[in-house]
Amino acid sequence: MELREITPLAERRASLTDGFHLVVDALKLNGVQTIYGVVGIPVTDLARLAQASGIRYIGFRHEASAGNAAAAAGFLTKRPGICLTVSAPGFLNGLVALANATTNCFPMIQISGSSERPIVDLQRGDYEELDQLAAARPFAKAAYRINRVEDIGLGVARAIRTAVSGRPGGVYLDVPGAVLGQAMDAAAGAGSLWQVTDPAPRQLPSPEAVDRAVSLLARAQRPLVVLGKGAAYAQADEQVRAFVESTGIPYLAMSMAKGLLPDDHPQSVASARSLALAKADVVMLVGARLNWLLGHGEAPQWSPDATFVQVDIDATELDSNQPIAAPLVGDIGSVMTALVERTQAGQVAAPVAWRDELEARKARNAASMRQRLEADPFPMQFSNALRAVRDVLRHRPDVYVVNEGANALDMARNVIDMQRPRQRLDSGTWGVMGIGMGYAIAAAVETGAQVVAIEGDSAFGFSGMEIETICRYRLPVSVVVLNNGGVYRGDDVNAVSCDPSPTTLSPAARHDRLIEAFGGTGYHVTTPDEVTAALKAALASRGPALVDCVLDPGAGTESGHLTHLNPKSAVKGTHHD
Ligand code: ADP
Ligand code: TZD
Repeated sequence: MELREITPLAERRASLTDGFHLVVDALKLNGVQTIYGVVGIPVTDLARLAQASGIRYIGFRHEASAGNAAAAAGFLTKRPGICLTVSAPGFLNGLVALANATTNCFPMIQISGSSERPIVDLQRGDYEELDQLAAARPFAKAAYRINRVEDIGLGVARAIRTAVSGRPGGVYLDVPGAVLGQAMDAAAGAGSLWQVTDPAPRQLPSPEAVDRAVSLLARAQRPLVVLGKGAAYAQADEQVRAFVESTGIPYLAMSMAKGLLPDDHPQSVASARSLALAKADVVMLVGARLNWLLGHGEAPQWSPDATFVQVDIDATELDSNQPIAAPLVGDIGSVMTALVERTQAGQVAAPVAWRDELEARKARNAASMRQRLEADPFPMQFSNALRAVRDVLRHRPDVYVVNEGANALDMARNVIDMQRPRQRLDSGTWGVMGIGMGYAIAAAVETGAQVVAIEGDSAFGFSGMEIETICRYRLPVSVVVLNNGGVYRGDDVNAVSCDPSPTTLSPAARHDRLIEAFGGTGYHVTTPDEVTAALKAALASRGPALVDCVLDPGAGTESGHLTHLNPKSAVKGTHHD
């Protein structure tokens, strides 16, 4: 036999590639720097290969947290965050985060391995069998499956384009294990990949639409701008500021838009929110939906005569709750620029009487808030612990804040001012618990900045095991647990048996000891001064830390600010008030 005529094995292998390599190559080509995931069959080698190729792989303890991290990365960077999951159960664990990302308009791609199609599709009972594509579809902006190795480049490009263009959202990308292992010619494989050009093109509003909005605002006696997290996401900070400051219109920032303009900006009417909503006659929504968070634009929260201008990239959002008198469909940067350009000097202004009325209410509310924060009861209430956190963070505008819980969320949002854009991440549109550690990890990984996660004790429990992840990667995350020993409160009593009540958690739980198990630093504190000292020390260490703040078990209210959404039993004596 003429051995020399046969291509040596090594050379033959070198001319081949496979699905694993092509997925990694396609992601790299499109600038993906980090993958958040949990490994197992069939994606373990995908994670290894990604790491070997220079992509950072962050391994989590639960896919929901990995998915939440990818979603937060999407919000922070305007590029889709990537989450990697295994088939069936891992996929489903991640899906909740994909759905949450879609609800919040954050771009993210969940790439999941899946089991053998011929076996799954005939329901023959494969290892981790599930029709993942069908399961993902209702919960995602789009769901795609790659069925052939030569389609990997296309599948990745399509997922990226869909995730970030128009209204951003979560995309599911199904990659069966068989496709990952499939081989193809290396040169043809390389030729099958491409880099997406201009994944989220600018979308300009029409001049007529801009003029209509300007003339409406020009006639307003009590104009109001509402900035939402879409405005923060758009990274059009200067354009938003130019419009707000050149018109002098008072504005409200939704929670994740806090810091887009600094919260102490003179035009911010955060501390006169109820008055601003109730009396505004022309309201301009900028990347904010008129959903439950804004009372659907209805009376009595809003004036029944309010007229709405809405800036949004998604035309179908308009008229979803109220008639939109001046629709401005486009990306926020382009729309705000057009508004500034087409407004004549002095044409749009906030009347002095309106500004004065809001100022008076701001001063009154600020005084009563100051009084509440400065009280020093023992055990601490939420406001006292949060005052201490606020005082530390006031000097650290570089710190990212993550926030979840009920009372912990409502109060921290009001007490803790943000000075810079996109540095506050919270439960968002669904009011979901469990985003805490995933969001905190992504904020630290994507920005390199320090993170303080302010958590209700119940909320923390949903992703608490990820403190091991935080410790393993030595991330500069300080977790502040506002510990009142319960869901909402820790003082509810079950009158009929010795089981704890449904809202009760372990009294006197020592969350600080959890982080010590993984090499982080725990602090156990009972007074505002101790909160201050612990948080300062935690931040100074730049290492993983957890400050367990012991609060009065009676601190807080059931459902926080959402008590009115809690259906009450019609049968007397069912509800604990
Ligand atoms: P919030 O909860 O802060 O009020 P929402 O999540 O309800 O904010 O609203 C965000 C809105 O911003 C969505 O309707 C989304 O379509 C829109 N949006 C997202 N990105 C952009 C962008 N680049 N330009 C314009 N609108 C955007
Ligand atoms: N599960 C999920 C995923 N999201 C939810 N929002 C809830 C359950 C219900 N829920 C809330 O809406 S807030 C909350 C739960 C369980 C926890 C409140 O307790 P906490 O916060 O300790 O986190 P406070 O500060 O004590 O109110």
